[in-house]
Amino acid sequence: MALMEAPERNIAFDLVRITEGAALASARWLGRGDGKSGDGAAVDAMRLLFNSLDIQGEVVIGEGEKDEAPMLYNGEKIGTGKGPELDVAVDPVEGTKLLSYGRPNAISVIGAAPAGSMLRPGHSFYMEKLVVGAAARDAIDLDAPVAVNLGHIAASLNKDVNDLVVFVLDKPRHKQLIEEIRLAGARIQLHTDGDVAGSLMAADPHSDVDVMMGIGGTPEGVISACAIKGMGGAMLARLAPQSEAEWASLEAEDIDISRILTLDDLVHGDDVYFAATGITGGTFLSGVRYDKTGASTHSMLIRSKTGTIRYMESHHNWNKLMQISAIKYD
Ligand code: VTB
Repeated sequence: MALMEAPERNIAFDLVRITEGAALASARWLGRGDGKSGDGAAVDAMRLLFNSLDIQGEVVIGEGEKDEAPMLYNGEKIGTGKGPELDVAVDPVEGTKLLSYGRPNAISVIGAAPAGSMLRPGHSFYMEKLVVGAAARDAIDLDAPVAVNLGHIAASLNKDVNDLVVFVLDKPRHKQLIEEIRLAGARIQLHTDGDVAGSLMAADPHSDVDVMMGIGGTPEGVISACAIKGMGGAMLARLAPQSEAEWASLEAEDIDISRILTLDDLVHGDDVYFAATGITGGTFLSGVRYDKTGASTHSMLIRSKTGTIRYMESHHNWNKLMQISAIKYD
C-alpha cells in the first residue's frame, strides 16, 4: 500500500535512546542495596541525553519539586528548544527498591505528549487504578465490587474467573482487595513494587497478567496511561489520598477526589509517545546484560496515533563509548 503522506516523526525512537542510557547507567547498581545511587546515575544520564533532543519539553512528571530534585524536576525545560512543545513524564528508575534488591521489573520510562495534555498530579501522590487489555476495555467499572469487575473481565476474555491473573502491589493497604480477589476465585501476582510494569502487563494480551488493580502512585498512573493509550487497553483511576496531609492539600486545591479518571483525563488526545527499557530483567522486558564488548538492552516503544508497538534489542559497544556517570554509553 502506498503511503498517502510522508510519515510524521516518531518521537518514541528518540525517547528510547534516553531510556536505554538511563538503564545502562543504573543497572550497575543492581542488587547493591543502594537504589539512590542507581536512581542518581539514571537521572544524570537521562538529563544529559535530553540535551540533544529537538523538542521544547517541560517536565510535567519528574523527580519532584525543584528544591528536592536538582535535575528533571517538575517544570524544568528540557530539549534543544527547537521542535514540538511537549509535556514530558519521566521515571529514570521506576522501582528503585526493585533495583536495589535486584528484583524483577525495574524499568526506565518516559512518556511524552503535546504541551498541556497530561494530568499534573500536583499534591496527589496516590491513585486507585484498574487496568485491562483491549479485549476487556468495556468490562471495567471502578465503582463495581471486585468480584463483579472480575466476572465481567473474565467474560470478555472468554475465560473463567479462576483463570484470571491479577497484578497487585503487595502493600498493607491492599489486604481487603487481596481477600476479595481470592474470594472471587481469581489468581494473584503480588509484587513489592512497580505498578507501571504491572499496568503494561495488564494491557498486553500476551502477558500472564489479565488485570492490574489497586492503589499506586499518581505520577506512575499518568506514565502508564501514555503506554496504555497506544496499546489499546483501558484504564480507570481515581485519586486515593493515603494521608491526612494528602487529603488536606487536595481539599485545599478544591480537587474533586471522587471523580473517575479515564485514559483521556490522564493524558489527552492521541499524539502520545512512550518508551521503556528494562533495568532488572522481568517477565516483560529483559534487564541490562553486560559483556566483554559492551552491554545489551531490551526496550519497548509505543506511538499511540498509529498504535505501533515496537520491541528493540540493542547492543552498545564499549569501544565507541562516551562516559556517563561512571558507565560507558553510546
Ligand atoms: C507506588 C507505585 C510504584 O512505588 O508509587 C509505590 O506506583 C509506592 O507505594 O510503582 P508505597 O509508598 O506504598 O510503598 C512503586 O511501586 C515504585 O516506585
